[in-house]
Amino acid sequence: MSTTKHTFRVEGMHCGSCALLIDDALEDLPGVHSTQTSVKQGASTVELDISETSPEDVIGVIEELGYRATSFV
Ligand SMILES: [Cu+2]
Repeated sequence: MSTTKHTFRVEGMHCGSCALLIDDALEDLPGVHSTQTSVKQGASTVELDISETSPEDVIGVIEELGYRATSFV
């Protein structure tokens, strides 16, 4: 079982609560080991096991919360 880091551009965040909301939701996903979302950078870095959760799944969760997400890779 190995994890890789993926960075996503996130648009629509305006305060720290937005980042917390995203981190909380992503941490509930299987295979997600850590998340770091920054309002300033407009980005979210997620360490995950892609055999359990794919980058597309992460984007889906962020967009369900009402933000716009795109993968950097
Ligand atoms: Cu906010």
